[in-house]
Amino acid sequence: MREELLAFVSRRGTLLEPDAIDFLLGQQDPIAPLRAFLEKCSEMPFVVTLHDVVDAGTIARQAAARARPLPVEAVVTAQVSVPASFRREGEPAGGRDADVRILRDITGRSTCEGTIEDFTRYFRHRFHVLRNLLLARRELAGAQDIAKARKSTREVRIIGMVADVRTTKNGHRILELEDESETVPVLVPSDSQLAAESVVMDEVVGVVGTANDRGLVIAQSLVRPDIPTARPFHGTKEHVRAAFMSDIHVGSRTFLEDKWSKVSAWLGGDDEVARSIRYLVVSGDVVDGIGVYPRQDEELAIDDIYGQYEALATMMAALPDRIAVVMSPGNHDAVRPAEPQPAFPTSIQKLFDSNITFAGNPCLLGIEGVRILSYHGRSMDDLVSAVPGLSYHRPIDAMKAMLRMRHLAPIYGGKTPIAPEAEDHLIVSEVPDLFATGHVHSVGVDAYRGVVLVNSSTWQAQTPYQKMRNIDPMPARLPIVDLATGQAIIREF
Ligand code: D5M
Ligand code: FE
Ligand code: ZN
Repeated sequence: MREELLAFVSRRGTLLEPDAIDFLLGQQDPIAPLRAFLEKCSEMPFVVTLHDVVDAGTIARQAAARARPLPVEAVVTAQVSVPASFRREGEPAGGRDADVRILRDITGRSTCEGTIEDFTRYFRHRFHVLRNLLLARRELAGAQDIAKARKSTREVRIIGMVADVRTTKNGHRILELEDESETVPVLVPSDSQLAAESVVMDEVVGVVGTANDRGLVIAQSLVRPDIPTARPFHGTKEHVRAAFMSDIHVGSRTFLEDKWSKVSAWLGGDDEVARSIRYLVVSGDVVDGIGVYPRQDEELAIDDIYGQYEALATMMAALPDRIAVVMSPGNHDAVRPAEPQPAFPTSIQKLFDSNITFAGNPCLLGIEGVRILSYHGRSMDDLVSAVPGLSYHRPIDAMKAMLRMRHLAPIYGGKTPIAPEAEDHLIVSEVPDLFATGHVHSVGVDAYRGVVLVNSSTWQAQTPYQKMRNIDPMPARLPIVDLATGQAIIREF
């Protein structure tokens, strides 16, 4: 977290007094008081003092107490008609200036060449950041290095990256936990409450347990970094609405042109809810791409990559001018496949109108001050195969698992290619107000500990490949979120 904190201040062109650093690192969210302080400065101070952040912490807590709790019960699905309050509270979005900021993504900051050193550095960074998040958990206070803990005969608290998970012939599970000092086998007894808890490769977890004389740690509890409980939703003052899309797959024969015409006409029409939509976040797979899977050419209606983006640009240009669009790539798009993915190159961006902001995947956005983490969601392929109970039909569960692990793509070496950047951009380092994904061509809205979760459907019908793999999409659904309250609805087209 120290690195994160220092990176945060250096990005803003200021410095932190050493006492202020120590104070902030002791907070549950070290960045929040600092951000609160900087937001009320008319000019960037040369150095931020302990006094500044202590005061700001008090102000931030008071503001949080005033913020409205998220009305989880108000989250409705497509089967329910739009609640009257959602319709009534909407304000026409025209005439407002768009406020979209890209707070964090890899665009222009990639340094890795894929050497062994890059990988070592990448995993070390992942471990350090997640370990620091775990150290802030009360259950893990005073956690020891694994090398030291192994020699202990009392209760041990350790933090490590999962280097292996296996099941013994008696049904117990053994995790190999690794830190910079050593690796230790951790036994999760089959008759304990923990037995049902799944653990995936390469995630960073804490374990409280006892070490036995054979160097085995018997786990009593497993601790995840997770996000703080009961955060209030920090919304906008006015009822600004954002809609969410992904997986448009323009260029595919199965792109749903008629459904697109419907949503486009609705957005441009005079429905009150439509008119209240000011932002559109598009989380990847915006076109079908070329050569993404074997014999894809047989399924393409547009077989030129620029042709696909040109067609999309025309569709986007036909949306009403009041809608500011943020677009990021997915695994079908024309950027490198390894995550984190940068924004589209200029050759593609220039095909579009100027009301589109291009961001990387993942990206942390600030939309009118609401923090939106947008991630295409490729890692759900790996999570669904690794975690019993997760499925392509329930992407929200996979999203909650990501937040608990504080990582968007914990499993390395599966279907999700990961570039070993100097910093792990796939860590959920700041808790967002809203988390949006796509990829699985399903749809869902929910909330987890005050974070609004959105999985944003698709505008492509089932492909022959998906039919073969039993993937049954839920296309043409548009999640819409009120950025004042976090209330979410899904409209079906
Ligand atoms: O992914 C569309 C859907 O197909 C999504 O549910 C994931 C699934 N999919 C895609 N590729 C694979 C592979 N290789 N194995 C298993 N499932 C997969 P899209 O990214 O639009 O192709
Ligand atoms: Fe897709
Ligand atoms: Zn995808």
